[in-house]
Amino acid sequence: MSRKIVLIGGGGHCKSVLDTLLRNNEHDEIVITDNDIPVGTEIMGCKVAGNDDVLPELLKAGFSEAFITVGSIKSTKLRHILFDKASAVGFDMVNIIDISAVVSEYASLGKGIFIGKNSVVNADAVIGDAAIINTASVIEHECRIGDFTHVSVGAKLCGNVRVGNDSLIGAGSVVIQGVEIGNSVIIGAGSTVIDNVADMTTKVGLVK
Ligand code: JB2
Repeated sequence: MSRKIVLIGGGGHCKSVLDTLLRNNEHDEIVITDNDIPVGTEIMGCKVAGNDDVLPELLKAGFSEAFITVGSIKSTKLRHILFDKASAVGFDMVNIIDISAVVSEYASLGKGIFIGKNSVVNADAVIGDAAIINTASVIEHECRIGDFTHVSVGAKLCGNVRVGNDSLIGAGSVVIQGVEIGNSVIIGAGSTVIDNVADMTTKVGLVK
């Protein structure tokens, strides 16, 4: 059976996810929806089919899978809206995992998750829906990553770290073992987190 997928959002995150899809080579057809990019524009050989109004038509045309390729830095609001919209239309919200990533067979994954190149998700880790485990990040054993949380490029979470929903662990950050980070937290790039972080706070540097 042919596999067809629609990527929702045609910017930088889309390019990263699309590169993985093309490397994995499991789909027969890939199209993109975007609010601002003209219909018919090609991104890495894949066409923009229109804005999100075309999603029901795409489903009818056999695009049964969808993935949110709008990324998130400070807010996950748009990703929530688009995820709910695509789910309501009836798409399967699939996971996209680069062939170079190492994901333990003992890890649990929700749906709509991206795991980028050279990332590691170790045994007994739990990754929530629509999380972004970005390029070269490490999610060690027994970590819990909440829904819509983004672990940015090169971040390293040691064993048994908890991160709530809608949070951002900035690029290159290190979180030591056992730390609990709440919901809607932003940890700035390059931080070292050695103590717990409360909901809805922004921290950068040495977090103790
Ligand atoms: O409602 C929408 C919508 N709103 C904006 N529906 C659809 N289908 N697309 C939408 N967009 C489109 O998302 C914009 O027109 C634009 O083309 C794209 C966002 O692209 P941008 O490159 O600005 O950001 P991004 O979300 O792809 O990437 C961010 O997050 C990543 C995780 C960046 O900050 C990256 O650096 C980061 N790696």
